[in-house]
Amino acid sequence: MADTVLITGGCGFIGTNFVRRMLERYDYNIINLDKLTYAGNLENLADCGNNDRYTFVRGDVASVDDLEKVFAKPIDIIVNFAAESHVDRSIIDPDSFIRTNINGTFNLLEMARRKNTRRFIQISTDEVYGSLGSTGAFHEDTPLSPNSPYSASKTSADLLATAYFKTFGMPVIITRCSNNYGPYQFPEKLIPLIITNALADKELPVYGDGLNVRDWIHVKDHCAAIDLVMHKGETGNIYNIGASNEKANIEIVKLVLAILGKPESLIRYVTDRPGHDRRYAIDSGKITGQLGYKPSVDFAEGMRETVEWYVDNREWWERIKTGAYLEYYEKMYGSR
Ligand code: NAD
Ligand code: TDX
Repeated sequence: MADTVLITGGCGFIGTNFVRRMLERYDYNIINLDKLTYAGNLENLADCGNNDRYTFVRGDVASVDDLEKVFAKPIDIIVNFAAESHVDRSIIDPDSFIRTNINGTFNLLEMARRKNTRRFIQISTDEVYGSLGSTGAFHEDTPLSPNSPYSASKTSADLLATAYFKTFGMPVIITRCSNNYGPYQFPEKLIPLIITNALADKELPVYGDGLNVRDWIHVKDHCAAIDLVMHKGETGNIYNIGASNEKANIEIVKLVLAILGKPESLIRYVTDRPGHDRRYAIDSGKITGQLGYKPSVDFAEGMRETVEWYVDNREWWERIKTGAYLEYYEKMYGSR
C-alpha cells in the first residue's frame, strides 16, 4: 500500500505548491492538516478536492486532540510547514508564534515518537542564523542567533527537533531555506505586497534605506529540494536551501515596477522594522554536493512569471485584500 504523508500547513504558500508536487509525482496518500488561519486558503487546492489520494483536515498542530484524530490512522512521513510565518506580525503579536511554531512542533514530534513515524521533515528557515554583514553566507553549522519573535520560535522548534533525534533517535531532518517567491504567496510579504499595491497604483512601503539584502529562491525550487531531502536526505541532518540570488529590497521593488511599467514615484521609504536583519545569504553546498540539488528557475524569468500570476489571478488577491487584511495594513503601515 502507498505511504501516507502528513503535510501540515498545506493551504499556505509553500505547502500549497508542495502538496501539488507530491500528488503529481508520487502515489502517496496525502493528508493536509491546516488550521486555516488568515494565511491558509482552501481555494489554493480546490482542484485537488476530487483526487481520492488527497484528504484535507481542518485542525491545529497546537491541539493534541486534533492530532490524535489525524494519527488514528498510520502516518509514514510528516512534512511540517504549519507556522505563523510573518516577521512583522510576530513583532505586533507574538503569542500565536509561540503556540504554533513551538508547541505545535513539539506536539507533532511527540505524536511521531509515540506512533513510530518513519520520517519527520521540519521546514525551517535561514532566519534562525540571524543577520550577516556584507560578506559571507550561512552554513549548516553557523551559530543560531535569531532576532525576531518569529525566528526565535522557529529556532526553538529546530532545537526540539534536533533533541528528539539525539535523545530518542527519531528520524528527523531539518531544512533551512532562504526567502521564497512565486504563486500563492500571501500579500503581506514583500514581493506580493509590492506587486499587488503597484497594480492598484498604491504606495510601495520600503523599510529603512531599502538596502537590506535577501537571497531569493522560487518556491518550485524550494519544493524540489524538500522532495530530495524527503527521499534521499540523511536522518539527523540539516540542509540549507537557496538559489544564490542576493538582492537588496529596493532592487526587487524597482524590478517589479519595471516589469509592470509603473512609475518609481510609487516608492515610499518608511520607518524601519525593529530588529531588522541586514543581510541573508545561503550556502547550499551541502545539499548540492550530497543530494545533487540544483535550482532550475532563472530569477529574472521566475519574477516575470510571478508578476504575471498576480496579474492573471487578480480575484485571488483582491478577495484577500479586504476586511481583516485592510485592518492589518492600517495597523502596520497607517502611521509609519
Ligand atoms: P504561510 O503563512 O503562507 O502558510 C502557513 C500555513 O500554516 C497556513 O496555511 C496556515 O493556515 C497554517 N497554519 C498556521 N498555524 C497553524 C496551526 N496552528 N495548525 C495548523 N496549520 C496552521 O507560510 P509559508 O510561507 O508557506 O511558510 C511555510 C513554512 O516554510 C513555514 O514553516 C515557514 O517558517 C517556512 N519558510 C518560509 C519561507 C518563505 O520565504 N515564505 C522561507 C523559509 C522557510
Ligand atoms: O512592506 C514591506 N517592506 C519592506 O521593505 C515588507 C513586508 C517587507 N520589507 C522588507 C523586509 C525584509 O528586509 O523586505 C524584506 C523581505 O520581507 P518579508 O517578505 O517580510 O520577508 P522576511 O522578513 O525576509 O522573511 C521571509 O523569509 C524567511 C518569510 O516571511 C519567512 O517566513 C521566512 O522564514
